Amino acid sequence: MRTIQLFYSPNHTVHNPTYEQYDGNKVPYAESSDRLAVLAAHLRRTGRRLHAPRSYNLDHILQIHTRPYVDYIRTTSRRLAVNETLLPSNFIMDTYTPITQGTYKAACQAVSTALTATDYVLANHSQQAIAYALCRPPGHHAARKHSGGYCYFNNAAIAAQHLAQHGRVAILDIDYHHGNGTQELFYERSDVVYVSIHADPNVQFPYSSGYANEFGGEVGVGYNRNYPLPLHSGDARYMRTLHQAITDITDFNPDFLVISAGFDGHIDDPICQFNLSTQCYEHIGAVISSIGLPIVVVQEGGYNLETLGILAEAFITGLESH
Ligand code: Q9C
Ligand code: ZN
Repeated sequence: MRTIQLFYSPNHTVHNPTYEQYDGNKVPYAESSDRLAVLAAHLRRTGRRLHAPRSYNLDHILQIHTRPYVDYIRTTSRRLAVNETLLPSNFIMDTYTPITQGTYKAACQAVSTALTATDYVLANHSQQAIAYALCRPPGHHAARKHSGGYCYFNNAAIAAQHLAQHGRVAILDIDYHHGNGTQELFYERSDVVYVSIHADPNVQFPYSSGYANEFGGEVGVGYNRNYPLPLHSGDARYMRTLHQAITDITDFNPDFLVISAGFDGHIDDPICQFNLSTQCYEHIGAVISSIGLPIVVVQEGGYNLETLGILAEAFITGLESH
């Protein structure tokens, strides 16, 4: 039995876009601050303690993102009024990733939350250590100099980069969407392996990557693995695929595991189309935990405010079961 440590700060609410845009139509922003607020409130109700993150300087972010990109997010945030939502024109891959006055601050704090969880795992260097960064905005679509898909700074990649100073790192991405940013960042590296299970990018965001024939480049060939699944995939198909993904990870023989944890594969997610049950998230957590590695979990997507807390609880129960 393992005990997970949870890290959370309520200050993420300063990142509060009101809309995202599809072919010119503005629709309410799915990645609302209520997501993490309800998730945290649910975990507190179940008796869990949430620890405040420490703050970190920019150096960790600048190992993953370029200085001009980070400056752009900072200066663009700074010139906005409270409650102003701006769809930027630069350093962006889509129209789902607006900037508000608090975006830079919240994105930095999400990174700090991921790093606090990472440093907990490094300080408790046993196979048993598990820490979970309950953070937003999410990160796995953020590439070296691009925001996209509600992501600005790649929290999981920054955590992995920090762990990579201390050993071999595997990143397993179970968000419904392919983590194009994380893939790009580690594509030509052999010290960090990226393995992702996600909806077929032919028909789902991010469209541009996530295909099964993307194996890595240069010295990184063989250190990237994608498992695209058809829309409406259910528990059985998903768990079979997860076992394959775990084989890739154990073959790599890592020292640390980073999980990009999205709950948007759940059947009741409002913007996604997998059919995973609530129970499936407990099973996913248990299978991941059974590998017996130190784990840093980083929150990614999941958009149903009614179910997010229950899904996180199920996943945590699974992670703690080994
Ligand atoms: N009609 C994450 O889960 N587009 N990002 C959705 C829905 C944006 C998802 C389209 C999806 C971004 C972290
Ligand atoms: Zn997602």
